[in-house]
Amino acid sequence: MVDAADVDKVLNRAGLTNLRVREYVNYWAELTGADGVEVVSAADDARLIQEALDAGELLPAGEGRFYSRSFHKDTARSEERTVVASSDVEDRGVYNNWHHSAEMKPLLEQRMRGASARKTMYVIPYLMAPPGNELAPYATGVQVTDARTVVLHMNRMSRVGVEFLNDLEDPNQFVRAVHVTGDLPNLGQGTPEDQRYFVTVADERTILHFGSSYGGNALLGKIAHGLRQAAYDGWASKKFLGEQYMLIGIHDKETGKDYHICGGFPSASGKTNLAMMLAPDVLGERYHVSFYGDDIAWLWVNEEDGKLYGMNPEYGVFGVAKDTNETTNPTALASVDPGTKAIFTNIAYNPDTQEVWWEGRTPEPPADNTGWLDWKGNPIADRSPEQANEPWAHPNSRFTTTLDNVPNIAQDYNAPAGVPIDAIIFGGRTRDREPLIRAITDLAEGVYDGLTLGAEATAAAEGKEGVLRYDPMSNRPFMAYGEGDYARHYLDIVGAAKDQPIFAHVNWFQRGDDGRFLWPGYRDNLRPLLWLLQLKNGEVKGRETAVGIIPTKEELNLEGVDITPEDLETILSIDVPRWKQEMTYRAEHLAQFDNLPEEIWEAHRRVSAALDDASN
Ligand code: GTP
Ligand code: SPV
Ligand code: MN
Repeated sequence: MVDAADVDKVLNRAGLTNLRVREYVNYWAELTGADGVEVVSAADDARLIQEALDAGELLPAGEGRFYSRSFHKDTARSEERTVVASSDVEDRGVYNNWHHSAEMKPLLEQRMRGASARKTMYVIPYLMAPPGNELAPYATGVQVTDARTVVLHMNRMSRVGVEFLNDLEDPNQFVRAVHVTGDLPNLGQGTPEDQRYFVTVADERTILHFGSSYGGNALLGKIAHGLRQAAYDGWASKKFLGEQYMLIGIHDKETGKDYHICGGFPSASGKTNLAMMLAPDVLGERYHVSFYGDDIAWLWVNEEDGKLYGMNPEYGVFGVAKDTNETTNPTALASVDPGTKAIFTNIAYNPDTQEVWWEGRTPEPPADNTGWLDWKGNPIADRSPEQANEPWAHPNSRFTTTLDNVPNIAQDYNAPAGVPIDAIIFGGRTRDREPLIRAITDLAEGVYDGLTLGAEATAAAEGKEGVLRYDPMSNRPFMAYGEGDYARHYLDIVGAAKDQPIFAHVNWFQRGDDGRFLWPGYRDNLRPLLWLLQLKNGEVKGRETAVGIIPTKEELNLEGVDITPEDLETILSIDVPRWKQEMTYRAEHLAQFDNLPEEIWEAHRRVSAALDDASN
């Protein structure tokens, strides 16, 4: 076990002068029983990559690309084991799985005590913001972790270096983010004896995660700080919102205008793909889409000009691999090209050729399966007939790459100011009822729409056919405090902005009776977004319905789109009986929330009444 004098020497050598950070590092080095301490910065990446290759934690995937496997029971975020803790029971919500911090902290300390024995504790000072951004004081943190691959991912996903921590105005204003991997084969994942805990002690700005080395549970700057802690801080300070949103720019080369759209879809519902979208070929001459962020946006009102701004706190992309190919997302493929130092996790891998593959990369898997291993590391060639149809890659397998590798990265993504927000969109996977796009011009109705956002019940989330699994603002897994208070805070922040953003609900996932997607999606998703901006500018009128304004066929630019007139009709119409049924579920859903603002109930009643009057 490392002693305090050694820790001090390491911190001195790294130039880590912030005394509060030093105390924190010392405390956890002793408690976890780590063998040694190492402070990392972005400049250490090449050496750490080499160490990880030597140790077999990473495998080479061609020139300048790497492959990793996580433990086979540790491949996704665990919502059941994720807890928001605080010392105030008023912070309890329906979805945040609140527990008192006095209960949780001892539990975590007990699990973490001695659990990093014989390991190095890496100290990662990070910033979840463009440097100089006005929310930077909420964005500094120090993750300690006993996993080298977690360091490599954090290097790609956040800005890392001691400079972000040394000169804080308030030396105590940093998030303490502790990650201890634990003995993965013996944690009882998914059983009644599950040992894992992923806790954000929100009112102490302390994150304690034990029992995983998978991204969503272990990259603490991202989900735990960038979303849960940020949501709490934004509310406590009354200054900002932390949302699971993508953020894009649309440049109109004809008018020279720039627009910015942010918005939330639940996990694995298309944020990364939308943010990396190229304009469809026929629109490429006129429009350019630029990438600001694909998973998190913080939103605030700039005091000087009174406008709503947004920024992406992250520095990289942790994207879903499945179905990423030259047609769906060429930008994503280019962002993980040889030489990008991208890291793949849990896809299929061929150690002989260093090739990688995932479902949807090509229509069929490689014809010659010699040497190919599935995501668990088992040879494909050895599969029994019963196993033949199992996927080669895990459905939640991912790629990790930095923003600089993204071909359509916005030129000003690193600018401290952030960008003004013109529109906020919500969407989910819904196979019926939700049209391609419906615009909402009223703030309370927009927030109401976000709160009633839902995605189809899947095998993982039990539910009746046709009943959605509600995911308020696509933030259900990241809710940090009560939903009613959240709605109030959202209304207050956005409501204070001088130019109100337009809201919209979008759906790329409506299906026909045969299960096919009615809308081609991906690059064509730019078309409804352009319509939305035109509507905001008063250039089109759309058609008023009970649930928002939808485009007419003529208004939507459909040049070169592969869709039948019947399917187009379906995605541009409102199924009133289905909507009326949905309203009863919504009422039950909203009734769960304490302190829900009256404006939200009024919006619900307005939409209900309009549906009662509607015939289309
Ligand atoms: P998280 O990183 O989990 O938050 O996910 P995300 O919201 O960024 O989702 P992502 O863009 O990675 O997409 C998830 C899956 O949906 C991928 O398999 C995509 O290929 C697929 N997908 C994305 N956009 C579309 C679309 O417009 N149409 C269809 N049919 N599928 C899409
Ligand atoms: C999500 O699940 O919404 C993600 C990936 O963005 S993870 O980092 O695993 O949470
Ligand atoms: Mn996400």
